[in-house]
Amino acid sequence: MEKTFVMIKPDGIKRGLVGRIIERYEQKGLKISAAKLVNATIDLAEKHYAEHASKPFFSELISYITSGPVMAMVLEGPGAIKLARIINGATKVEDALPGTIRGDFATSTTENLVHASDSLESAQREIALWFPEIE
Ligand code: FUP
Repeated sequence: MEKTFVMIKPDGIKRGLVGRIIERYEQKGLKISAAKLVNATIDLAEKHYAEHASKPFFSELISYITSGPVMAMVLEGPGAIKLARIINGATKVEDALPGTIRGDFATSTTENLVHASDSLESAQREIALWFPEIE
């Protein structure tokens, strides 16, 4: 079964949206195979977002993602990687359509509530990074 790494970012926890966000994945058939609340270290956050290290928004992104706990999850199901990204919606707040998590709840591109792996390679890398205890 395909697995993907999904994270509810600090604004999702602070705004009390965890239940409503997880419900969106569950109602489309994705199952939670692992979940934990994590206070990400700067090191973990920088490794997770390594591909953005040279971008102008990198330092803001790292401070934001380490500003409070995140809910790290492994979700599984048919087409889980693509499905989780469709449920999340577009990265840029102005492009995120109603009916998606970001479209319905996010008010900023930096604080955009959720993350989901963008490929099989990223999913494997991110699951290993956030859940080293999973074989
Ligand atoms: P996504 O895969 O949708 O999470 O988006 P990216 O990997 O492209 O970007 C990772 C995070 O960087 C986004 F969630 C928010 C942040 N970001 C910005 O703050 N500004 C940008 O212009 C692009 C991304």
